[in-house]
Amino acid sequence: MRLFVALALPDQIRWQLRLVCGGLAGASRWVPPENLHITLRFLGEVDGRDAHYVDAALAGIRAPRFSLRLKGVDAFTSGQRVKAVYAGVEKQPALQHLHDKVESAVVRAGLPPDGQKYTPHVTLTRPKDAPLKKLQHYLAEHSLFKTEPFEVTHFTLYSSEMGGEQSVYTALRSYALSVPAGVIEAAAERGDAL
Ligand code: 2AM
Repeated sequence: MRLFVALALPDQIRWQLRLVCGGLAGASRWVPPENLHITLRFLGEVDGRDAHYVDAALAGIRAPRFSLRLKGVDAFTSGQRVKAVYAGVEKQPALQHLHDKVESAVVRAGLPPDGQKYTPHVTLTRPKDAPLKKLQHYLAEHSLFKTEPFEVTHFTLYSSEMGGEQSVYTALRSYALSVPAGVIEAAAERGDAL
């Protein structure tokens, strides 16, 4: 099965992303709201035994919850070709920290290391044929795009299957991030439930 590890996005963030999903010549297919996510690690084709090891390693990760905000739009290009247009993620050291823990867990489970610099993003479209000029116009138009901050409380192992027009992602298991001790104490003092 084809697997990846990702952060799901809250409904209101996916709705906000819809505002920037459109208006680029050469990009007719945009990622549907239910598929929008932040990839932490693409695993590719993995057999059942390795998937079991990966799951066990991911379940052993201890990392704190954190807050995240999407900001700006940009694109991965190769020469004149636009490979993907994405919403950016505001710098958050806790996200890099979680990514590094996921990477170590995956390697501990026996998969080869990724070795690429991690650029967190939400892919919006992979255009078939978008001219760079049109891309520049689109990016300028949405340069002020920003969501409100949202809480990341877990990360998820997904399987990916080819659907008709779009891939079908299935959440196989989610792994909780911990509530920092200071937050628990403050909530207890206020009598809040977490
Ligand atoms: P991206 O869209 O965040 O860039 C599920 O297919 C996710 O895995 C995709 O959202 C994509 O990440 C990532 N992915 C798919 N194929 C990949 C590949 N060959 N290399 C790296 N990441 C890949």
